[in-house]
Amino acid sequence: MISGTYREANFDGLVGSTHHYGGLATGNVASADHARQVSHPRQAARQGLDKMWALHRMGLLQGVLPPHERPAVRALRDLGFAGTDHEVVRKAARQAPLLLSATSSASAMWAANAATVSPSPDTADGRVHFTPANLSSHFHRALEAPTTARVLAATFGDPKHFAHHRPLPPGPELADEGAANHTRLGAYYGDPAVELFTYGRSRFGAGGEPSPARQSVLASEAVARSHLLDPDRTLYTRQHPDAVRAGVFHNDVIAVGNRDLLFIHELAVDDLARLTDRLAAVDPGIRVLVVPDGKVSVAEAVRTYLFNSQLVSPGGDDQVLIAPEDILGVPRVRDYVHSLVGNGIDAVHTFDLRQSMDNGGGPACLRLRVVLNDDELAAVNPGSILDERLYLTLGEWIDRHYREDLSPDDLGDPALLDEGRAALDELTGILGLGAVYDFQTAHDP
Ligand code: SUG
Repeated sequence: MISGTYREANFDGLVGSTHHYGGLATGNVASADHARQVSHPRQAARQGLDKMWALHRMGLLQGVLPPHERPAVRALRDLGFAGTDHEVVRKAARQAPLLLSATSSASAMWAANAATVSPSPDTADGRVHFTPANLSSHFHRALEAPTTARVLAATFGDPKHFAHHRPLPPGPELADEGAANHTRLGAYYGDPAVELFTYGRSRFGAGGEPSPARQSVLASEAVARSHLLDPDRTLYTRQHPDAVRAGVFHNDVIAVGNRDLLFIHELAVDDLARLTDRLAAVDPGIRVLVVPDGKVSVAEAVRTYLFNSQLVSPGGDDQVLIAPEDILGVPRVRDYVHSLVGNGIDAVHTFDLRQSMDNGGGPACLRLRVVLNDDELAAVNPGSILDERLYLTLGEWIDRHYREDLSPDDLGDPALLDEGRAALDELTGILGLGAVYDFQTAHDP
């Protein structure tokens, strides 16, 4: 059965103006390695935008998700900082710079963690289902959920086509990191697919959790229930604890799937042979391209972010790898990837995403995949879909509003808050999203 009207869109998170290296993410090697270095917000946003533009030019459907309001003044008030907004920022900088850094994180750029999305062919009511991730495992990321929910509701507004669930209740037992641990497998986007959830934390009291496992199986199961998925086509698999310990905090650091291909490291999950059998039992057409540890070690996978590539099909039935250019810096990995061309992968394109990469975010982290049919696409907020006009407008918007350099100490400058708000207020107009930020809606200070 070919359902040709379905396409996969990538919605990328635009990098926010407070992009900085806070060293905030436990177990994320790049974040720890670059803590407190000077960042380049303008370049970061440009790098992300250029990837979006390149995918658009390849003929793919590309969407844009806006950054969040940072610093999150409301969160700082909840933490006891009082006064005018400027005073709140100044006090936080003086008394608790780490809290200011966390509430200033531009981490919403990693849209793979924004939500889990199940397209309409997979759901019992034929709607596209969204569950914003609670991102419970880190304070700076958990702050994203309410704004993410508003942005998704504004982008995918029509309840006839789109079902929006609330983020799962918080807590380690229900920690949910969104699509970074979720992939769909099946030859045609429009056919019911296997939805594969990968988790690091098991059930209550099971113990022995590798640190820093983030996604919990209870969260994955809850999302699958809410999304009305077919239990016979929904699989759960556990991350290999050694991989987690080596820096695979999300499964998309060690595996990526697209259509009928799962590209996965030998040590990604604790029982790959069993997973392969279970996939074959549901859909014998699924191909598993296993990368042996002898070719690319887990450490090399973490260092180069090879698996944090996007796999896309611009030609309809091809498999094109959108990889970080870091894979070129390690000859063994580069040569191995080149050997795959013509043997499972049709082409490889590399991108300079240094600014995001230095915080542990590669090409796949920056995007949220949404498979849509024509009617659903027509119901998406049109201003969120990238075309040449939007690309040029956003480039000019970045250049006008973003600083070139930012050090963690600059976060205490209240002017940065004003600059960010001015930029976002303009951006919601550009994208036609309406008011999605706290500072745009009336609220008590
Ligand atoms: O949650 N980094 C993010 C990177 C997210 C990558 N996403 C996927 N693999 N899908 C994280 O660890 C670092 C922020 C800092 O240190 O400033 C950070 O949050």
